[in-house]
Amino acid sequence: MRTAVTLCRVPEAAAGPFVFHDSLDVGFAKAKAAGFSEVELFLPAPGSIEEILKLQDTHGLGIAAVGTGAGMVRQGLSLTDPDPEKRRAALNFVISMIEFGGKLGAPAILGSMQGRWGGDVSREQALQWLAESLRVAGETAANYEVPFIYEPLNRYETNLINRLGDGADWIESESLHQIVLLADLFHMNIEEADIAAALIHAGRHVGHVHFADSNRHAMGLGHTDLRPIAGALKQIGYNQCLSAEIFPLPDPDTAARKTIEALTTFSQLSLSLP
Ligand code: LER
Ligand code: MN
Repeated sequence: MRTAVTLCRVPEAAAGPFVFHDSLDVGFAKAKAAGFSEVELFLPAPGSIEEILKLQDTHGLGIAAVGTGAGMVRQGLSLTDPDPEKRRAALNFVISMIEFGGKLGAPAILGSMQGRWGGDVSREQALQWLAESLRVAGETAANYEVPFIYEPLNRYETNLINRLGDGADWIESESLHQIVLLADLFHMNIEEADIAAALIHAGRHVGHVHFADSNRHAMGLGHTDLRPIAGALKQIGYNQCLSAEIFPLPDPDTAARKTIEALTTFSQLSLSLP
């Protein structure tokens, strides 16, 4: 089972849902000590490939994915901004992160940089711009033989696509290639009627999971029922990463330890399910 923990180096996201906010060296060491197989990186901009490869080698860790949200939290960029210059800058930033991740064999994630519709921009227009960007992102990712990860977010973070099934239908209707969906269990707890049913419906498009409880604390510290989720992921043959994008509460080390405990339960549940 591939497991990851989030490591954030973006000062503007210090209060965000990331477990570790240490230097890369310390963060990698803590991720390894906690028992994860990979780290998911949230950096201000593309990092040094040489430095990350060296850290991977030293600590024996994979890179699960790289986030692109710094383009939003630092520069206010989004792929659906009414200003074409800002949309172009947003896509350039996303492409730079796809190339950064790609050189490490890791996919990039589109979350908050998808933006939202409103004002002079209709939903149809915003989704058309988003599809055009995802086409370019998918082609870029394909050069590195990695997917590009699109994340439906809850209604308080975007008004474009909030549910996994809508994401799957949209990818298919737009014939988007190389794009997979991120099932963030925190967003799904808000938006889905039935998390397990949604995972099964979107099955073949699910390429990454943010492993968070209902309150975005470590799994086990909220009220999400893990059993049906384990069953659904087993049913769709999910074999990618379970990545803890959660608040570092009550403290980072406890959040990491609780996640590892929940991942152990998850894997025992999966083994015991038909
Ligand atoms: C934001 O809520 C989120 O889930 C991230 O993965 C995307 O920036
Ligand atoms: Mn997420």
